[in-house]
Amino acid sequence: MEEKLQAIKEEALEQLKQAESLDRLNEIRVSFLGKKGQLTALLKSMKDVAPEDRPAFGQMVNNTRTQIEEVLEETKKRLEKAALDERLKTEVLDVTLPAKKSLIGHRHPNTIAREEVERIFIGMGYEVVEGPEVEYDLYNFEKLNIPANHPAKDEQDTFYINKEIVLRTQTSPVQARIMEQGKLPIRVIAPGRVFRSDEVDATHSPSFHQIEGLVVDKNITFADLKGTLEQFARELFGENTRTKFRPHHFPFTEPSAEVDVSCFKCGGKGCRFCKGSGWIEILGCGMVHPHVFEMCGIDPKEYTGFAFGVGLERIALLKYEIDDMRLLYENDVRFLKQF
Ligand code: 2NM
Repeated sequence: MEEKLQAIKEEALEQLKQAESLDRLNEIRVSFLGKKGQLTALLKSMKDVAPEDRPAFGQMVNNTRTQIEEVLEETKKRLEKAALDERLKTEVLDVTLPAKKSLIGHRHPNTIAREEVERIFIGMGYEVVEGPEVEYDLYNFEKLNIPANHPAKDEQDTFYINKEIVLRTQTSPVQARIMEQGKLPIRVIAPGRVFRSDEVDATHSPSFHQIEGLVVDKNITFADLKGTLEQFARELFGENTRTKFRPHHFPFTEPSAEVDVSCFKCGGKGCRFCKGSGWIEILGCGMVHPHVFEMCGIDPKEYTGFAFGVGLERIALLKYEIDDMRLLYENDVRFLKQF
């Protein structure tokens, strides 16, 4: 029996020495220590041992079991370390590699231009106000002195929700609402999205953005309008920018004007950018029409005011020298990140 035990032990230790994998190690464990293993089988043959020798024999079997278990544990550690070393050899981690940058969004040229315009007017004491994009005909047209038969109301230009409700075609209804609130004096700019039923091309879109301004107080004159917009043009396009006010017509202002700025590319000599004229049109403006004041509950004998409107996309295209408005709506990050 003793010899048999010795033989089992030697065999087990030899097999463990040669074990090359954790799977193999498990096989060895089962074949020696498992329920049907060799050592267990030996214990079962206890009945062949003389009763007085049984305790000593049992002790020996248990000692052997412990020894095999110890070597098994050592072998397991050896194999695990070898497996780890092997993995570390093949899985190379280069900590000096530059990290992969995650893509982040970017401020839109429209946003940058809007904030720039807002900054300039806030600096002159204006407040930024907003209003609904879906508007009553009453505020979008009627109160702005645009009568029922006016061509701007044509279905070709205006998106109608129903007979009384439209998608606003300008941000002036916001200002009509402000005037109606009756808190005077007024110095506001109203930025926002507007809608016109236009075909998409390089300079048109059915949805674009405007910033309109309104000043109402006693003794406001066309000189205030000129001074304000001249200062605005200088802050936006550079201090050498000159302005030209050309007579124009808007239903909500009288007199009205369109404003050109001297070309900031060529300084007014004429270039490809200003199509040789030296001037670039940037906005429309005028003195608020007395009818508009009356319809918004302000006494035109007591108060005067001026208003103006700029197309935000137009400013963004000019300032960032973008030649197609459609680029502003595609929101391709490769385009946006340039500004
Ligand atoms: C423009 C041109 C001229 C304008 C007028 C008003 C209001 F509400 F006070 F009557 N807001 N904006 C105005 C005047 C807008 O855009 C080219």
